[in-house]
Amino acid sequence: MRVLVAAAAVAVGVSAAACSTEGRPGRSPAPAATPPPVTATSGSAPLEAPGLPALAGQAATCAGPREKTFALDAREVTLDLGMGMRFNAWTYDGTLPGPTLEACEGDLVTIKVENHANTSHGLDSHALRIDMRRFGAVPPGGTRVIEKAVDTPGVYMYHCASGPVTDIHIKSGLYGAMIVYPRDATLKPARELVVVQSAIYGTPDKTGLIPGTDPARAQKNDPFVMMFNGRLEHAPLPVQPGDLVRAYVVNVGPGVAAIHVIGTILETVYDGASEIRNVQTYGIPAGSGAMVEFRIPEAGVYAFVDHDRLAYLPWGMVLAFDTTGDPHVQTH
Ligand SMILES: [Cu+2]
Repeated sequence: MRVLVAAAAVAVGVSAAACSTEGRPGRSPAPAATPPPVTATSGSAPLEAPGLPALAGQAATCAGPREKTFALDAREVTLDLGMGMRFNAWTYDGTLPGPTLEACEGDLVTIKVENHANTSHGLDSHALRIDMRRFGAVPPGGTRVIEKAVDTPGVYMYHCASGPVTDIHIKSGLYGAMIVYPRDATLKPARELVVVQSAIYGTPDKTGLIPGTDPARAQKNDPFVMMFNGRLEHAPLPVQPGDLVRAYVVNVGPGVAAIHVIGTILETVYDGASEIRNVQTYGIPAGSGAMVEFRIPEAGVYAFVDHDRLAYLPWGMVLAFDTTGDPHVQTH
């Protein structure tokens, strides 16, 4: 990602020299294949690149059974963040963010959380209109089952629910995206991806290990680093000129995510029942989500950023959409 990060930094007037990650160990994303262009008849398809959360999409989700069951395991794992950093995280299913939960408007959703960790955990999904006591934590070894029909399309956050200490649990990694697709309105053909924005509130030791969440930092909403999709390094995302890109964005926090794509304008943002067109930057507060669409106007590279968090560009907080397939762009 070195070249990509530098390119994005130049575009916003940040010193490219400050963005070098040379010498930092970490996983080098593999080059991704160039996809065929999206056409009016080809339907939507998820972008495929290392590290992107899996996504089935509207067509597959809404064609499936109207009862959806999601099984999540709360567990503690040490995750590689890239750039030589590791984090002792609390997770759903051992990943950061947790798996994306996809349902279709009207589905009966069952979420089962098995607690394989060493402290109590639960689950709260913002997609559910339900007695909040159903979200509460269960002790290690316990299982929480939440069942409810989803009635409102949108992009939602889910996260741990653990009473007065919920904040620490979320900030330690227990979060993910839940998408409720509209059943009757077919989304435009697009290249799709999930973007979960979050932060880490701990300081690395000499080996690059962040041993956990620092309660003092968490209390002050003072992250050590912020990131997209739980990684500090990202493979370029292969697109074609003219493609519509649809990002299902969730902001875990802290603060308002100022979503901007360098080199284009957001064509449509779907936020709740609102549809906003042709905005340069869109604000998504902590604990919220939106569907953000933009078009690749011509051959080149386009960088998805939080315009209020450009300070984290040297830490890889950028997703690059790339039509060039240039091996130098794709080299870490
Ligand atoms: Cu928890």
